[in-house]
Amino acid sequence: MKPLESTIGSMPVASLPAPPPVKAPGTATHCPYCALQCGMSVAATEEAGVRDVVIAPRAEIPAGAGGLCQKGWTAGELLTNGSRLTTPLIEGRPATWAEALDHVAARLRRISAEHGPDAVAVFGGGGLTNEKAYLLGKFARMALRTSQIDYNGRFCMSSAAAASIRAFGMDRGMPFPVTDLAGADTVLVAGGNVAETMPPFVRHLARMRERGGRLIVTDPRLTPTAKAADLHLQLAPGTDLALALGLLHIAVAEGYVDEDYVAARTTGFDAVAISVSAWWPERVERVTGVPVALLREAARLLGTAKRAMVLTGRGAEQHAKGTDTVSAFINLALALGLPGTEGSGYACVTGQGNGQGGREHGQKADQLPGYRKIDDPAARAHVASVWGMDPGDLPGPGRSAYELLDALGTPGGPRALLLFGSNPVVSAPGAGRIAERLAGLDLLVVADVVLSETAAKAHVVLPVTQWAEESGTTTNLEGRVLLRRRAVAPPSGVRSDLAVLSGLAERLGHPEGFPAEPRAVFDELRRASAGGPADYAGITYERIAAETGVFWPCPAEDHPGTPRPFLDRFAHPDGRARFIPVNHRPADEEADEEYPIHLTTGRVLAHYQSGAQTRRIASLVRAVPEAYVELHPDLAERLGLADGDRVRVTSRRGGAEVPARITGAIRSDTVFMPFHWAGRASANLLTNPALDPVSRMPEFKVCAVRVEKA
Ligand SMILES: Nc1nc2c(c(=O)[nH]1)N[C@H]1C(S)=C(S)[C@@H](COP(=O)(O)OP(=O)(O)OC[C@H]3O[C@@H](n4cnc5c(=O)[nH]c(N)nc54)[C@H](O)[C@@H]3O)O[C@H]1N2
Ligand SMILES: Nc1nc2c(c(=O)[nH]1)N[C@H]1C(S)=C(S)[C@@H](COP(=O)(O)OP(=O)(O)OC[C@H]3O[C@@H](n4cnc5c(=O)[nH]c(N)nc54)[C@H](O)[C@@H]3O)O[C@H]1N2
Ligand code: SF4
Ligand SMILES: [Mo]
Repeated sequence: MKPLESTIGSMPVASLPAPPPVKAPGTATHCPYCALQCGMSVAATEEAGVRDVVIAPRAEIPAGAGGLCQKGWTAGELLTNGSRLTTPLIEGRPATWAEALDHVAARLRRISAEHGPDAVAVFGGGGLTNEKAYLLGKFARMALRTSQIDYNGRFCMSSAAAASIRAFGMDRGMPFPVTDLAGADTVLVAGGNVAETMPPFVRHLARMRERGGRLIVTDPRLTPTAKAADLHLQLAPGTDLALALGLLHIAVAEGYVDEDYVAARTTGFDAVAISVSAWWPERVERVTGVPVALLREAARLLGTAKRAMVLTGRGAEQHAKGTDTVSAFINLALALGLPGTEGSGYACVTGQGNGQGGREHGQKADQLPGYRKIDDPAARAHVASVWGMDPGDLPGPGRSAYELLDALGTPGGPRALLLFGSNPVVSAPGAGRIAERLAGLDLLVVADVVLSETAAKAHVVLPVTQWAEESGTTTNLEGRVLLRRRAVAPPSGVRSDLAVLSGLAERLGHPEGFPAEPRAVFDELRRASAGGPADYAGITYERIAAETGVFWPCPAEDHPGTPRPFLDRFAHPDGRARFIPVNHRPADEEADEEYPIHLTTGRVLAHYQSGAQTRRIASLVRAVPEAYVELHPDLAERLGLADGDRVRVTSRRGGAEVPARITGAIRSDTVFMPFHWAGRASANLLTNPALDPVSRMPEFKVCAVRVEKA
């Protein structure tokens, strides 16, 4: 095996360039993109009338380990390169802010009066700051009185969140500091490609391996992360659940179960032990394609390690059985005595910039701030008292993200949608159908920094400020609340999301209660979250600055914060973690004669999500200019395809056209497409919106397709 850093160093695109010498110290803030929230120093410069932004990493933020990836280094371009929206648009025509907000408020009032409050829907994003997520949820429930709010995090880590709540009573995605990884002896990454999705994260894994630790990766592709692993389990897409059951079967058979821990800290082991007895290694090999010897080796590395960690990424989670799959990995971790043990554990590798905080403060359909449940009477009473309203006037739970998008403009569904921080025309599963639903709306309002594919379809577009132009907090993947500071002046003509919500609330009869100032919103969020699972009461901007972030729960200003919440007890009333019996089932859509190949989807290093931001950054476009479909040489030969040929990929939902990229780094029964592109190149024209029954996560990671020369 190659050492991790050198593998990463030789990767074509996953480069970690050395920091250039930085003269201007700049303002301390954080990257706009992923959940690692690398620390950045950002300085605005102006020479001969040309504005520029200089970015350097901040070594004092531990998660980023003093690094930045290609996207982080180039994030400044979108602040200066002229691709910004700078004026509100009504039906495509420039308008003043007063016209735009008056127009939206009047339309919302009419639609709500004619069809009821649930005719207005709100969709948020895990990239929004805590302040924005909180105010958006309050705006929906209090100013609009609608139950119809959800957000793109439903498409992201919702299966892991649901499984963590089942097992531990609480979802703090990674319930330990990222830096703990360096001290582990074995780390399993199930369906995560961190070398491309969070390159500096790899530094923690590299430190682990320098100490002699072992890395195991499960992925249908030999990704840069899998290449750097000691053990790559190249399973068929959609078979992680069987793999996890098989690993636990071996752990039981080989005596790796930590019986003292199981007795002292958990409930329900016996039923789970019985349920895995049917998953003997040969059967698991037949289902997953992973040889028995490798299964045994993986179980041994995990079962005999002094400190071990089991991590899941979207590869294992984005399935119609994602919650059960994560439960199976948590069962394995519990049997080995890992969660709540210092230096060990289970964690979800959360994805979006505020993927953790964005799921805590009320933009989720079933949730109130502080990670409270919207159908819990005590939670409703508390939040209503902070908001100064009658708990009986708070709406109940609404539709989940895909169900909400799919109901738009249909009989009984919402007729207006306010969208902040997402681009579902590109990122929603079965996106062709969602584009039709959006077109059926009476009113689509999109707040964005650029004219995304979804904004281009909106009746009203509101141009907003972005990361370095405003302040606010994010909560990174390890549950550490961080402070983004305004580093550069926004272009004239744009307003912050908070100011947009404040202006709309005022026009809807709420002159108070919707401040545009982030600190005022955060102080209210602290009170609203107090006493809830995600308790921010003791966190202040000053503490975040002084302590390089504060881990929640943090119930009081003299409380140190909680880097490792489960060391003494889990969050269920009895303090114990729960084993949850689960069973393997096939993907919603299996390969058949008509659609004989598995399609899976995911990311490349140079682009972010729907690509709305990164497809507007020149160096990233140069790095990866267009979408493609990755396929194995054997499959290419069977289909008569050569590298670079344009191919048509067709599923039951639609067809896409992209060039072929032939590589030995993928299973020959599976093709892969990144989902960062729009139009005919969009992977989501193909994906299957079958939903997980618990988390309502769509099956992004496996569907059946046909591939042919275009
Ligand atoms: N460059 C970049 N970085 C990002 C993002 C981005 O868009 N671009 N987005 C951020 C966000 S929001 C997220 S959620 C994270 C996601 O981070 P990851 O989870 O690392 O990203 P993905 O590429 O979606 O999926 C990871 C891997 O899962 C594999 N996979 C596909 N199907 C299966 C399967 O059935 N089982 C298993 N075990 N593996 C499978 C894919 O081949 C892929 O290599 O990245 C964050 N960081
Ligand atoms: N096929 C397939 N599809 C997937 C996935 C997959 O693996 N495969 N992954 C899913 C996952 S994990 C995720 S997280 C989703 C993400 O998909 P999307 O929800 O589409 O995420 P982004 O592209 O990040 O969209 C963010 C939008 O908000 C804008 N924006 C940025 N900052 C701000 C701000 O502060 N305020 C406002 N108002 N707007 C802002 C950006 O310009 C952009 O247009 O995609 C999902 N879709
Ligand atoms: S790893 Fe994530 S947070 Fe760090 S620079 Fe890259 S995109 Fe930004
Ligand atoms: Mo995500």
